Amino acid sequence: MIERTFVMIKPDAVLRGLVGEVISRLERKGLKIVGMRMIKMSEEEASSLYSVHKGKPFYDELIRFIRSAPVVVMAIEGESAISVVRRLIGPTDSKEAPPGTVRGDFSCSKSMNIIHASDSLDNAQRELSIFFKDSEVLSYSRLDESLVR
Ligand code: FUP
Repeated sequence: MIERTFVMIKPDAVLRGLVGEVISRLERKGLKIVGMRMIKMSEEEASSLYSVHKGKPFYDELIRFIRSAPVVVMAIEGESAISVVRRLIGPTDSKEAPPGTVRGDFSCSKSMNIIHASDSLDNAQRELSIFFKDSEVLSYSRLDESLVR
């Protein structure tokens, strides 16, 4: 099934010049970027994105970090995009992320872990709605779409 998911390139990746590298991995996998913006996240956006973590020991630091520099927010579409992107980025703790995944290749940290991606359909819809109006998500076909089964 074609799914739409929310992906964010985090401040550590932006500050390390890894934006192109990360986007390139998504594109080469065959995933389609249907929305994209660089923003400095507001307090409201950050607390909404991470509402499930409110009250946890790492919450304040997480909010501080995510607002410390620009992030790139993206709407990504593709076949089983939610699980495909999660596998592509690797587990939360980059120390444990296998080589070949974004986190495995570029980070050794659990908090500064390069990228975020939604982990379920419900979260994808909720997270996308924080950062994108319907009119900001675009519809087009990639030239290679017809080749994929
Ligand atoms: P993920 O879905 O892989 O991004 O991970 P979570 O939703 O569990 O966590 C969101 C973010 O909180 C992580 F990307 C980093 C931060 N975090 C910590 O800093 N310490 C923790 O123990 C767990 C998460």
